[in-house]
Amino acid sequence: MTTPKVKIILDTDPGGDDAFALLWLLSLVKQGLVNLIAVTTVDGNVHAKYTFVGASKLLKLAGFDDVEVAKGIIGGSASDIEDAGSLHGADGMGNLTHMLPECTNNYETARFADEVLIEKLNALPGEITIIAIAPLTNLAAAEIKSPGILKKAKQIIIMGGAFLTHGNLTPEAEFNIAYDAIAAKIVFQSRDDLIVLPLDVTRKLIFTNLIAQNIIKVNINSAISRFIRSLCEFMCQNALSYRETNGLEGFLVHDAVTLAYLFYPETLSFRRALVKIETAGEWTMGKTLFDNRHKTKVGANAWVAMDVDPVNLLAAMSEDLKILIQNT
Ligand SMILES: [Ca+2]
Repeated sequence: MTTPKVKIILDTDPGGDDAFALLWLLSLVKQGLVNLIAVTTVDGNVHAKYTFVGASKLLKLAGFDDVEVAKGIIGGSASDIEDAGSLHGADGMGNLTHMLPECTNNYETARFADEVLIEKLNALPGEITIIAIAPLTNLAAAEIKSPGILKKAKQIIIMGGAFLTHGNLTPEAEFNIAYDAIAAKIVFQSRDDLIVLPLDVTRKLIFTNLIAQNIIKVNINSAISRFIRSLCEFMCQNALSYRETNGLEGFLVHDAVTLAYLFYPETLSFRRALVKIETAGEWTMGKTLFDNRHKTKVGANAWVAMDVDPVNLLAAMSEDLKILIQNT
């Protein structure tokens, strides 16, 4: 008896760490473990148009350009916040899109993400896992247009938030949540079993040039290898500039942690919590909160990862990326 494939919609805003998460996901597709239903892109690290193009080109690079890519809803609640182009490159891809193949996907004619989410979740109720590694604008838009639709997902896995650690967009708030805090609030009210992977764990996931070199030597001349090496070099340099890694050489592969939850859950531990999103604070907009006093957990809506085994997580990621690169 074979294990059924995990049906996934990836909601993403590539983004250097999104690129590594997507490539890891595509390895799992290649291994027959995942059925990638769609990729929905969103305004976030860079403008929605660039995240659409970036995701489309990455799919083409790895030979999976038959997967539908949807474009992001524009106009989240925090759209006056500066994007993260300075960290991820103006194109979100480390200014390396010239290394990626041309794709035929057309931003102007592509469907919007909320339409695709609603259609797919209605077609396969209870079957699709949503991996959300970007501001939650698209998911909230789908929920507003079709109330209750997010409950039709099998589960929703979110990279976002900062609980017992500082933020990265502001001193208190993490980027994915704070970029569109109203959207995050809607999503966090949509069901009681969200999987949340915050900065508390992703700050420990330091991906280095040495790790990249170890991965790509299985097929050093492939286009995917060349892209991984260049993107890693770009991200590591910028991470040092922004002091994201405590002075260590490397960059944080935040978004990749979502794949670890699904396929290597032994690398994470969780606590049950009622997570709330600050949407009115003068200095704390977009902060994620739970009651850390260990009272009864009435109304809990999430499982929040609080610890991670970074060595084994990055090892699993590395081995899967090697499989993606082999024979390409
Ligand atoms: Ca992202």
